[in-house]
Amino acid sequence: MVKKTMQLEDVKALYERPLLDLVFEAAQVTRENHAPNEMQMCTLLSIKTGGCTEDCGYCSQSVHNDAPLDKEILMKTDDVLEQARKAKESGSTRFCMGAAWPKVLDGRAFDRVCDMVKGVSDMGLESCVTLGMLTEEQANRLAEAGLKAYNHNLDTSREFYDKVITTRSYDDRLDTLKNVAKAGISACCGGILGLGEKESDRISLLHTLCNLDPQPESVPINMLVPVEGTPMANNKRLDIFEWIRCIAVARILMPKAMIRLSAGRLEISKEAQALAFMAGANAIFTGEKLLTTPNPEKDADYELLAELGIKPRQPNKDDALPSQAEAA
Ligand code: SAM
Ligand code: DTB
Ligand code: SF4
Repeated sequence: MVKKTMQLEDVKALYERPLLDLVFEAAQVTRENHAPNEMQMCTLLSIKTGGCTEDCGYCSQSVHNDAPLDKEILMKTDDVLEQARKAKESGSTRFCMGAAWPKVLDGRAFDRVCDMVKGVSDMGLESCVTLGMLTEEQANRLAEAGLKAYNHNLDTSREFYDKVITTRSYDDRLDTLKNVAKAGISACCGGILGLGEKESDRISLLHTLCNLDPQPESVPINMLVPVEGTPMANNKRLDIFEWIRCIAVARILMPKAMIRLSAGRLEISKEAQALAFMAGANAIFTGEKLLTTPNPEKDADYELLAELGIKPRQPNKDDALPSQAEAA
């Protein structure tokens, strides 16, 4: 099948439509492509914290920033698997391990991460890691260990990128995404809103994401968590309707993807989250901590889902259209 490239003008025209038209269309696209009233519950674990040499302006873990942080060396495999077991028991079906590395280096640490991936996958959890830049050979090793998804965000537009990060380029990020795709691993690729970007940057990011080939299996939409000691600590908060708009546009442009509400949910009302679910968001991180910043309590999330009649999604679910699945 020849993939159709979306033009920037078309993404812009979509983005500029009335908000409720977008939410309405996004809700229809969601129901045509995913079972209604289902949420993928995911747990995050920081397996190596702090001391990263990249200079991402938003990040608590960069050596270039001055955020209060307890640095941790790479965790032991058994400790990680214990956390994964607990995440599974508490209802998560996807387990994402993050390391504050600019890139993967071959050696004992990477061997250990491959063991972690194998252990998590053997538990029947969807495994995901985010380890920075990666070669094709390293991606192949993760695939052999059973990795389902690699998280590697573009964060913002190509045009705004060097206002956020200067130690790597947009093309470095795209190269890793290519290596991940060649190894047959799904990409979890999205961005952060509220970095001080313009509307045109959000449009440009969504345009790049939807033209990735293949499209990402998962699209994390992070709202900036302003961290003390980073250059973005005092950023103006993004209007919540801009957040909803991006979620709806992402859903319409990437119908099959899991649209993942990531960082920033703690500051977002339950009403706004419900509107985001209507606009196509169908995955959340649960548990009181993301990597280094707080997240809503598990009980509050389960209560919200129960109030809305939303059920947790099964792991590794075949994403055939609900109607096709019934017919099979
Ligand atoms: N070092 C790896 C990398 O950058 O790909 C993995 C870890 S990094 C912390 C994972 C993602 O978290 C980043 O790409 C960014 O999108 C998001 N993130 C980090 N700090 C954040 C913050 N303060 N607010 C919102 N999102 C953040
Ligand atoms: C993603 O896009 N968001 C998650 C996950 N991928 C690894 C991480 C959010 C981190 C938020 C800041 C922190 O807790 O350090
Ligand atoms: Fe933080 Fe990842 Fe950037 Fe390192 S590469 S500073 S861990 S976002």
